Amino acid sequence: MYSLNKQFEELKKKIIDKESEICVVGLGQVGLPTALSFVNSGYNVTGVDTNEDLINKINNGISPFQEENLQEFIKESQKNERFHVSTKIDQVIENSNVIIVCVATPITKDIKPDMTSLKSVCDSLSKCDLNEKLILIESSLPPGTFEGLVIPFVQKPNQMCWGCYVPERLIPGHAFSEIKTTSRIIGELDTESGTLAKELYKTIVQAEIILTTFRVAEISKLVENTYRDVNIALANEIGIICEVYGIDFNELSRVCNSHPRVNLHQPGPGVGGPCLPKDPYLLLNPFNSEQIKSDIILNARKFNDKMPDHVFSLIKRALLEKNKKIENSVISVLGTAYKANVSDTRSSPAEKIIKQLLDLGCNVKVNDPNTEASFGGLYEKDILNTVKKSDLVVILTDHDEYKELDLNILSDRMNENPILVDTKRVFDKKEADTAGFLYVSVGYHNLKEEIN
Ligand code: SAJ
Repeated sequence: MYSLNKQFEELKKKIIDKESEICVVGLGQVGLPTALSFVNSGYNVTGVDTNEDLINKINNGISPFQEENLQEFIKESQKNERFHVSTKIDQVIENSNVIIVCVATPITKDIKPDMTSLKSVCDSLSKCDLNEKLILIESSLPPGTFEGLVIPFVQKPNQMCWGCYVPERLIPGHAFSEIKTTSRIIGELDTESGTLAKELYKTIVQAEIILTTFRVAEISKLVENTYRDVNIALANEIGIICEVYGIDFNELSRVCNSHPRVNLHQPGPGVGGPCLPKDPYLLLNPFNSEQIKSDIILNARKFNDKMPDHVFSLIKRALLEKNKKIENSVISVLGTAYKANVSDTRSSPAEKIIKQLLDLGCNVKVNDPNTEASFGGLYEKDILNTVKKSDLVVILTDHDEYKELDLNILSDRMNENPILVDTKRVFDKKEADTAGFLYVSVGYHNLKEEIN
């Protein structure tokens, strides 16, 4: 890539004056909030996605998924007419000065990075005239992908184009506030590219913007999520140790976390979502290269994947303890989304738990205020109808709606000897005891010995 100062200055000025046309490719939980954040800051943005249903929803002012403020920002953008959506990527790229790529980079069934969407975007980019454009990749990448897949079409002879790897860091559910308040990493291809990207992100990020090389930025994204996954695995294992010792994880963490350098995470039914269950695998699978060996990261991943089995075993033990027949018992599952206040069910621990219960012959009723996904169970929209005549209620997601429930009303609707398996510690044990429940959680219970 070479640089003519004039063109660089022109694009920089356009970015600062908010006159640059922005295109965001991929309108999922990262791309859509990113696009609307730039709209809110004053840019004209065109969002591109291959999913026509999603495009239609946005065009009709409907939020395609649950996300704080998303619905109102879509509606506002319809009024100010600065946000348009399209399925025609080539055309939109040609008309844009800045292209931000936010497509999903999942893993395949055999746990290898699936770069289909990114390759298809790169294909479109390689066919377009990218002169005087800034190309930014936000998608999580197996290390080496930016260099191997993206740079070749940015750095073409006789073409002036700039590029950076800018990993997204937003937490689904609070995307808009996190885009603003979380510091941002810019992995620059060269100083000019970094300067342009920084000018752009300065308009939506109020926190620090950290410049580094694209190689460090690529790996930093994966390490951040791996760090969280490994810490959750540790919390899950300590939770199970607490069950063996008969102490309460919450009390243990209250005590341990008073130490200035200890921060125990929270045990639960397992780790779901589109990020944590796959980013550790991306970290260990460099672009076009052999998988890296790892003990801690892979074992942590496997441990978290086994947590649904542990919850299933707690359910069986609790039913036995109350002399309830496991087969034909009525189980209400509260929460199929992978975490609180989102509608996303990707890799949700609920899927495995519900399937195991159904295989055992349980009658499974399912509620989630944000999604009708039920993984084969019987979906009920109303929470109190869901728990009616149940033997056991298992909470798998700590949605706000569940926190407001009155346990006395719940136990009144259930069969005799009600059981509450509260994997997210939504309720206090004492409160559950008072309402007549047998209270069981990951990291706390008084159940008898393990069964086979
Ligand atoms: N979980 C626990 N215990 C905890 C924390 C979380 O069991 O103490 C579980 C949740 O219930 C959920 C899963 O982990 O099933 C993941 O939830 P999360 O809230 O940790 O994270 P995500 O996947 O929604 O978002 C993560 C974030 N990464 C980090 O916090 C390091 C976010 O900042 C990233 O941008 C996002 O991944 C992403 O897109 O990569």
